[in-house]
Amino acid sequence: MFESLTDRLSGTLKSITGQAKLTEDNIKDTLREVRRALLEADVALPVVKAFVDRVRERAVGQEVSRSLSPGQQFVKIVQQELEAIMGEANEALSLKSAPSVVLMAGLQGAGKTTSVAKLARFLREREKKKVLVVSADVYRPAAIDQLETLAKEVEVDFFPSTSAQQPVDIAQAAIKHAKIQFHDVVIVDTAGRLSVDQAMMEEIQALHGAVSPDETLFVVDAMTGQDAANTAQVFHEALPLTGVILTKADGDARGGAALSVRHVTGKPIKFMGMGEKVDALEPFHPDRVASRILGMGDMLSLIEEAERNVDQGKAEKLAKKVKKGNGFDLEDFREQLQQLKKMGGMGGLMGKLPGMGQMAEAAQGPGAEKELGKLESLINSMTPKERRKPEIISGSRKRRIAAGAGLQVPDLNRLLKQHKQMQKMMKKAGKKGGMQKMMRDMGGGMGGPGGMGGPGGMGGPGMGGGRGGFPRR
Ligand SMILES: Nc1nc2c(ncn2[C@@H]2O[C@H](COP(=O)(O)OP(=O)(O)O)[C@@H](O)[C@H]2O)c(=O)[nH]1
Ligand SMILES: [Mg+2]
Repeated sequence: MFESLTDRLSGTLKSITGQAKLTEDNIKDTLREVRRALLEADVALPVVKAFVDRVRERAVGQEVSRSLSPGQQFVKIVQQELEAIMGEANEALSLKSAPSVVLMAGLQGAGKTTSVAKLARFLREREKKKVLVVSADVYRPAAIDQLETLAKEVEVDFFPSTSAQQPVDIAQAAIKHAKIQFHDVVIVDTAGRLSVDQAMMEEIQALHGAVSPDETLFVVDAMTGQDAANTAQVFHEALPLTGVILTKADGDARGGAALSVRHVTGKPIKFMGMGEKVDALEPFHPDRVASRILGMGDMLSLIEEAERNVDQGKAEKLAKKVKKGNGFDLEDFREQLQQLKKMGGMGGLMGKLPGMGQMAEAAQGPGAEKELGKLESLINSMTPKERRKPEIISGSRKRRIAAGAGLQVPDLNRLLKQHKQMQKMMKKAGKKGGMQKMMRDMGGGMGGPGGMGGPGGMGGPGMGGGRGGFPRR
């Protein structure tokens, strides 16, 4: 998600980061870039305008803070405004009645039925609620069956309905049933059209009037970009929405909808759908998303995570070794792999690093964990001397080592190549300012799923000794 916006904005911000002072002029250029980046990310035009105006207003005439460079100051303003445009903090559902009613609204295919199941699961598991789901989508019998199947999967109660009934009757019967059965929450799924039409709007308005929901959630497909803003506008005018579920955020590389929808409706995005599975639902955190859009990564939680999981002593020892210019040998590499494993896979970690989105995705594939294990078993079947000086490994030793690990010689060759690349990066990282440069190199050159050398490097000096190398925060 948000890859191209991240790239565009980080390019833009880099150019201003080097400036000594923010002037009308260099702000103008940078703002034009920001504007273009947002438009390319498919953010709706009025939203782009409002955003750029806000940033300009705040940047020009800003008192120069002693602790920040003008570039940093600009970045901070952009980040704050990104957050503001998506809402300041995560807003939870407000479920106060007994039972609370949640009404889903949105176009057909937006992900309403899937989101009903995800939300039901979330409420049951995380908030220990007794949930009832019901479908008022009477136009497609298959839609009712779909919800029934999903309800079974997420282990919540399903209230049956048929396409011969009226949506209002269905919802009212479900709520009555929920009262008797002491359900905490009733989630009402509704029908949608492929595009907005009057009859559909009237139907959901009637439904809303009849059940007075605690939450009226607008479900919108992030991949529809500009259209998301238009649809949001129509639903916002027709219904008193209380929040938004942004679905298919996993497939949206631009991130435009996230910025537009909040601005258009004035209502918070409460959840984000991150996949087709019923567990792929995340509470939406504007600050985190803003950080990622900027490509700054979620530095704070990264550092916290590192401190929790990484053996500080070892990391610092390695950092020193690297600084002294002693090579980064395979023994060190193996240690890095083990640290990475401790951190619970690299996907979670890498997504938090600036400019690493793509790599994180590659490393998150089902093969990633296995790949780590392979590398480790190869190193394990070497002699200590070979680990320190891999260049002494001969052809026949290669075959022995590979066989010992239950692998092939090309696997070993790949390991050696990755190690060599990593060694090179480590050398750069040891020098002053090398960490930033290393990140850049890694972002560019090692996107493939085999690029395991990259993340291993992050577990080392970047975490323990070289924290000062991180660009911001
Ligand atoms: N990748 C992805 N697919 C989703 C997500 N939410 C829903 N879908 C898919 O979108 C399609 C339409 O979803 P559905 O819930 O039936 O939409 P509805 O017509 O609004 O009820 C289905 O194929 C879902 O699997 C999501 O967050 N990510
Ligand atoms: Mg549906």
